[in-house]
Amino acid sequence: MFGFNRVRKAAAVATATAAAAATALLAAPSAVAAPQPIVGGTTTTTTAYPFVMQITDASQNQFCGGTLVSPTKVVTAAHCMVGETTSGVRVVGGRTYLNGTNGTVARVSRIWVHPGYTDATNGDDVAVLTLSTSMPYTTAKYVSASQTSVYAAGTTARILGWGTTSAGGSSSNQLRTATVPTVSDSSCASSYGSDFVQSDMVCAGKTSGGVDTCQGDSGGPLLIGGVLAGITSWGEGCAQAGYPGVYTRLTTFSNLVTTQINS
Ligand code: 4AZ
Repeated sequence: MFGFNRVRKAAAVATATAAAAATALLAAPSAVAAPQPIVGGTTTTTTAYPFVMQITDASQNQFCGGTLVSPTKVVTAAHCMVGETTSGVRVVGGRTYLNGTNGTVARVSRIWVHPGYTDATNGDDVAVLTLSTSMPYTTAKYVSASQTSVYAAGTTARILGWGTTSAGGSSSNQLRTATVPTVSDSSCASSYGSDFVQSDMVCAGKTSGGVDTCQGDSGGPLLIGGVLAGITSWGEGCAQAGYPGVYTRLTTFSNLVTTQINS
């Protein structure tokens, strides 16, 4: 189901940026990045990042990421929960490898999706899952509503996930991580036009591309200073120059998330 979401969103963006993309292709036909590790990163473990959760189906097939913010609450993307029911979703913690059987599997008793969510490119891409049983892992802190300065352009952010290592490629069996610079809102608006909703989104990625989240990383964390500051949401392809990854701007939703965590 994540593939469906990605294609839909990519298509919407492609419509808005077709001319720019065509120009880019003509100008730099050989600039297509070779398949790289998230895209462009290194392997890591859930021991190093114990709050990074796999969101899976009932057969424990991973389709999104999530972040443990309390023993029974996981922050993820709303678009990851489209068509999902509590009985069809599991959260798996402490499992570095997709093909592992270790760690802790929790059922989900409640799925809260932001009531305004329609499509990732319209914003409000945040959901909170309530687990039926507690996860025995260290939780992540998340930004407060007032910490808007964390997104200052150029600030280093960390991305994590099991997603594909190239657009249209295969998922990584092992958890991966990379760092990317936060991108200014004006630059992101130049890349994505009206699909970039400044109040709800923040962009991160190198101008030259090559490092990014990709399909299957959705819902996972963007950490700034070790604190959850974003949720992997969408982008035009993966790791393309001029098209940074787009993340849910968590300061905007911090108070709503806190309400969910306390309910
Ligand atoms: C996805 O489909 C996805 N390059 C996640 C991140 C990005 C694109 C697509 C950003 O899960």
